[in-house]
Amino acid sequence: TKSLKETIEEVIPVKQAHLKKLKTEYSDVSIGDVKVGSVIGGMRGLRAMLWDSSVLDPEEGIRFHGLSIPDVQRALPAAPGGKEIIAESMLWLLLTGQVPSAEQTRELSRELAQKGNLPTSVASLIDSLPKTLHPMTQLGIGVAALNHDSSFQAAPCNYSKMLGYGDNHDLTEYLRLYISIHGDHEGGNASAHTAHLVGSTLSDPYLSYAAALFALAGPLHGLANQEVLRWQLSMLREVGEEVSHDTIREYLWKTLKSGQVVPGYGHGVLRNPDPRFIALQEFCESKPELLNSPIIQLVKKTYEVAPDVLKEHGKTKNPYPNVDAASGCVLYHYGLTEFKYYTVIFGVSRALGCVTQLVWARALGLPLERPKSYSLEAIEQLAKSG
Ligand code: FAM
Repeated sequence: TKSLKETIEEVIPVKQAHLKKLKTEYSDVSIGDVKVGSVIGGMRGLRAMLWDSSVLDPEEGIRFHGLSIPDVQRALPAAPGGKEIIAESMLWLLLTGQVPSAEQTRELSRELAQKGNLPTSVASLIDSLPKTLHPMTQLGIGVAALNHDSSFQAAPCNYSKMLGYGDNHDLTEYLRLYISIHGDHEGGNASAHTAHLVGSTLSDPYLSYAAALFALAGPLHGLANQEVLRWQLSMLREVGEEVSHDTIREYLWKTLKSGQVVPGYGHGVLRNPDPRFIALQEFCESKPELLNSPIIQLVKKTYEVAPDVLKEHGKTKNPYPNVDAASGCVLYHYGLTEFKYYTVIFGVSRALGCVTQLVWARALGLPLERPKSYSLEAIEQLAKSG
């Protein structure tokens, strides 16, 4: 069976030829205009990036090389004894556009596990950091320090053991699904875009991925999964265990009226419930123990009222949940209650998309990313001259 490396080596020339064709035949063709609103509004929806591994449709969510989340849940090999997709099979798909066989996936797991030794210098560096330093800052420092060595890839199946939950089959399966579906979400989200931009200077992959982690550490992006738990727990403290739709509705309005956003809802591109949220909800529905968990019921009940409240509030373009609305509650239920750690799991997963992007940017010889900036005055002049 072909290795991952051999499979990528076969795909690269095909993609290189496709890029060359685009370049020669269409370089001067416009595919959309740049409005002043895009320039000063965070480039929302600006058609300005190449990203081949996944495309995010506002209505139906993410597709990995054309495969939806239910598609990959059916097609990608699971771990021995498990049924959820695993990071290695998702990495194979992202990198090659092909579904690996079970044997190819096992071989990749073995290869990554062999390389999974963390240099002692990095372990002691992290141990020397203050315990109160946010886990995302610690993760970014640790990953950047790996720039010194080239052998670090903790295989996710060991990951649940490292977290102390290796004997919990359901949580291990949940982490497999969690890590697989958080890996890649198109090229324009802040962490993927950061990895691309930093990597485009030919900065070391560890440094590019560390930069992506620091983007992910923002509450509008990956840190939202921790903020969802903080928000839910403060609601439970305030309203007590007996939570009704009315008490949730009141708490949502209290949040909005205090000028805060409702964490886990809204999205820069999505205009429907996030299929990643749906997949995590379905995981909960498949386990009776999870269905009775108060924190998981709270996520479900919040989903039953929040969209209407956000529609009435009338600001967000997307009143529906994103992945963060559901991702933390199962971890909390199983006892991983340190929710400041949750974005680290998101960051471990996003390595799949960042690694894929860095490999393909080099394989396709993509140039340094350097958009042109203009002063307010110059933008106004451009707008007036039409
Ligand atoms: N609660 C309250 N207000 C919200 C909101 C929410 N969940 N989502 C958006 N809005 C507001 C937004 O703040 C903006 O208000 P201003 O005009 O006062 O700035 C207005 O609605 C229009 O925003 P938008 O165009 O609908 O969304 P953006 O593309 O500007 O922002 C998000 C997208 C994700 C940053 C925004 O929806 C948000 O802050 N959500 C809560 C935080 C969150 O869950 N982030 C995680 C996103 C997830 F996909 C991830 O990256 N892991």
